[in-house]
Amino acid sequence: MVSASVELVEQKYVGLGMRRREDLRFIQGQGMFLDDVKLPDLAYAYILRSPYAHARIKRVDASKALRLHGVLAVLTGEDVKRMTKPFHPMVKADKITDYCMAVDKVRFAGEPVAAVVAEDRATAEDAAELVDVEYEPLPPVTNAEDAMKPDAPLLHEAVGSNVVWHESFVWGDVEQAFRKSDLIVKESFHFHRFSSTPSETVGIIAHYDHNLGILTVWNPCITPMGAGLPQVSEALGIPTGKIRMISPDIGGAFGIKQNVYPYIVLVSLLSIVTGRPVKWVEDRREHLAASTHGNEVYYDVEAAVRKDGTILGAKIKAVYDEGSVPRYEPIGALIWIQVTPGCYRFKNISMEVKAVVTNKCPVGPNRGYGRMQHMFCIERMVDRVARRLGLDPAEVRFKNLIRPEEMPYTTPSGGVYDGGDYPKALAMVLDMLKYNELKKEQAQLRKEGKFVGVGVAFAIDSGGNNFSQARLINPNAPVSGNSEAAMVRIDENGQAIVAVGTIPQGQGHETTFAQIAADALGLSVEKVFVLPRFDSQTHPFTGNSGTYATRSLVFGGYAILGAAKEVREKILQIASHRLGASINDLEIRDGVVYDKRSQGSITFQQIANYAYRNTVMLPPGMRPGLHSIYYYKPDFKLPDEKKRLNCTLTYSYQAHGVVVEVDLETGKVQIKKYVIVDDCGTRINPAIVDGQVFGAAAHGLGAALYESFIYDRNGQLLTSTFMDYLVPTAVEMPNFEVQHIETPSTTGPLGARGVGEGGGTPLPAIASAIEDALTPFNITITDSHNPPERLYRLIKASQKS
Ligand code: MCN
Repeated sequence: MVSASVELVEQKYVGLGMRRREDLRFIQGQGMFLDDVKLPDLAYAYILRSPYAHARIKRVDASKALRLHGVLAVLTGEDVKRMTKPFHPMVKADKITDYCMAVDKVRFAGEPVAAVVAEDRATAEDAAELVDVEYEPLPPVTNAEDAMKPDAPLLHEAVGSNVVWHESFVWGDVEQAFRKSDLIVKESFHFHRFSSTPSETVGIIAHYDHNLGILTVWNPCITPMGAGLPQVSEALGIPTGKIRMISPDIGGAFGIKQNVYPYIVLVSLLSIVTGRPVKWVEDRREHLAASTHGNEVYYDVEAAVRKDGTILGAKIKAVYDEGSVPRYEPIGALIWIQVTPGCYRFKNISMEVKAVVTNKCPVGPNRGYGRMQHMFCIERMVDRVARRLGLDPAEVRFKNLIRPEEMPYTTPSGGVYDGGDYPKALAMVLDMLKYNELKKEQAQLRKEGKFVGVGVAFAIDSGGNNFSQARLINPNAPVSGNSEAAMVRIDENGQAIVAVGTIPQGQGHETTFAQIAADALGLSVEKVFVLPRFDSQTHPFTGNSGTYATRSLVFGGYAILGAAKEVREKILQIASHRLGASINDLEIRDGVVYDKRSQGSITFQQIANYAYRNTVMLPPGMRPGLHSIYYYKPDFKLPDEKKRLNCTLTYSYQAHGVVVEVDLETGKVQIKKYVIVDDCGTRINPAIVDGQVFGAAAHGLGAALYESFIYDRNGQLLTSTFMDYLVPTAVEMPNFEVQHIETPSTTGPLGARGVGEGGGTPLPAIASAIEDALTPFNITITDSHNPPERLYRLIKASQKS
C-alpha cells in the first residue's frame, strides 16, 4: 500500500473500494450518450457501403436519391476528393491516398461509397438504395500470405507491393545463443482477427456554424485531441482552435473508437454542405464490418534452448494483416516492443516484421493492442519448449521468469519493467489451481474418458505509452513522449472541481480521480466534483490526451495530483498569512487548515472567499484565484541507435491459470476453473481494479473460444451479425478467482500501474490448457481461436493418423 506521501495530505480514499459514482446515472438510464444528444434542426445521415471487397468505382449517380422528398444532400467520393485533403498514413504517405470515403476504388466490403443526409434516418436509408454505383470488380486478396505473392492484386498500386512496412530488430547475440543451444524449437502460430463490441456503436454529430466558422463535433473518439483533431483540421482546412470536440458518455470503446476521424470528417462535411447539424449512428452490422478490427498476425518462431529448459534466445518472424489501409498502423505491428521478451529473462532476440494490406476492414487499436498478439506467441513458444523437452510448462516458466531482485529490469529492447514478483505470481496461481493434485488426477480422468487440461500464462499490461516509439517507424514522426493535463479548482463553497484530458468510456474515472484529488487536497471526497465526459472548451488537454494504452491513471491521475498540489500550496500560503502561522505548523483535515500550535483554523471556503472576491485579504503580491492547470510529463526518451526504447511508463503483469475439459465428440471446451493473479502496484480503487481484471479476462476468453471475423475468398465478412460473431454473455463466463500482489511501481508518485487491458492473457492460457487436455492425441494448438469446430477437426484428424 502507498503510505501517505508528500503527494497526499492523508490517505483516506486512495486504496478504498468505493462504489463508482457515475454508475448511478448509467443504471438509471440518465447517461448522455451520443444518440441522446438532440439538437434543433438536426438532420440524419446514412452511409452507403461497398458490396465488393475490391473494385473500381466507375460511376456514382445520386440523382434519383436527391429527388426523394426529405433528402438534403448526397456526397460521393468525387465530392470528398474535391472538398477535403487526404489523411497522412504513417507509412508510404506519398503513395497511399486515404480519404474519409472511397475515391475511385473500394478496398474492402463495407467501405463507404456515398453518404446521404435527410430529414430523418429512414429517408436517408431509403435514399441510399437509390444511389446507383457502377463497379468494376477486381480480384480481392484476403490473407496476408497471398497478398505478399509477386502476382497478388495490389491494393495501393503506387506502393508497388502490398507490404507497406518491413523492419528488422536484433538485440543481443542471437546467433551465438543458437550455437550454444541444445535444441532449437520451431513452431508457427496464427493470431486471429477479432475486435471489441462495445454496447454503444460509433456515432457522430457535427455542426458547422457558418457564421462563426466553428465546427462542433460530438464523438466517442478515445483520443479526440490526438488522433482526431489534427486529422479533421487538416482534411477540412479548419484551424484546430475553431474545432470544438465534445465526448458524451461513451458506452465502451476498448481502443476501437480511436480511428473515427474519417467519420468525423465525413459527417462534418455533410453539416458544412447542408448548413444543419447532422447525426450519424453506426448500426451493429456496420460496426462489425467497417469499424476497426484487431491485429491478425502470422508467426514463425524459433527458440534456442538448453536441455534444462533455459531459453537462450528467439528468432521471430511476424506478418501483420493490416486490412485495407494503414491508418494508425503499423503502430500495432511495432508495439510488441513494449513487451519484447514477455516476462522472461532471455536477452537475445531477433524480430522481423512485415505489415501487409489486404481487402479487409482496416485494423486499429483494440484492448491489448499489439502486445497481446506478441505475448500469445511468446507464451505458446514457452509451452512448446516445455513439451519438446518433456518438462512441465510451469517449471520452464519458473526457470525463465525475471526475478524480483532483478527489478527494475531492462529488457533487450530497452523497456524498464517497474517492479513485481513474477515467480510469486506463478506460485500463487499454481496454488489456487491445486496444480500438483490436478496433474496427478489427470491420468485417472483420462481413463474415465474425461480430457481435462491445465494451462498457465503470463502477460505484461504495459500502461502509458511513449509516443517516441513512432520514431521507430518514421524517424520524423512529429510525436514523442506522452503527457496529460488536469485542472483543479476550489470554488467559493470550498469544494473542488476537477477536469482532465482523459476520455472515460466506463473505467470509473469520476470515482478514482475524485479519490486522488480528495486525498491530495485534504478534502472529503463528497466535496470533489470530477467533470464528466470531455469538452475541449471546458477541459484542459494536450495533444496526447485521451484514454488509451492503459494510461488514464498514470497520466491523468498524476496530472490531477500535480494540480492539486499547486492549489494546496496556495491554500497553505493564504492560511499562513491569515493565521499568522508558519506553513510548517499547518495541517489540512477535511477542508480545514489548522495551526497545530495556536489551534486556530480556517476553512477552504473562507480561503476561497479571499481568493475570488475578498482579495485585499490575500498575502501581498499574490494573484487571485484558487486553481491550477498542471501538465504532467514523465521522463521519456527517444530511441537509441540500437532501436532500444523504454516505450511505456508502467508494466503491470497478470498470471492466469485455467482448467478446461474438452469434449471429444463436439470439440467444445468447458472452463472448469479460472484463476488470476494481478499486480498493478498500488490499487487506487480495488473494486474498480477487480472490474477491469474481470472485464479483460472476459474479453480474452471470448476471443479465445467464441469471437472471430471470418472472411470468405471474395472478401465477404461471414461473421457480420451477433448470430455468427459470437460475443459471450455472463452465462459463458466462469467464476474468475482473483488475487493481488501490490508491488509499488518505481515510476510514479503513488506507486500505481495501469490495469485496463489485461494483455489478452486468456488466449495463451486457454490454448495451453486445451493442448494439455489433448496430450494423448499429440495435438499442437497453434491458433489463438479455438472454437468447437476447429478442435473437433483436429481431434478427428489425429485419430485418423
Ligand atoms: N485503477 C486503479 N488502480 C490502479 C490502476 C487503475 O484504481 N493501480 C483504476 C483507474 O483509476 C481507472 C481504471 O482503474 O478508473 C482503469 O485505469 P487505467 O488502467 O489507467 O486504464 P484507462 O482508464 O486508461 O483505460 C483504458 C483501458 C483500455 S486501453 C481499454 S482498451 C479498455 C479498458 O481501459 N477499455 C475499456 N477498460 C475498459 N473498461 C470499460 N468499461 N470500457 C472500456 O472501453
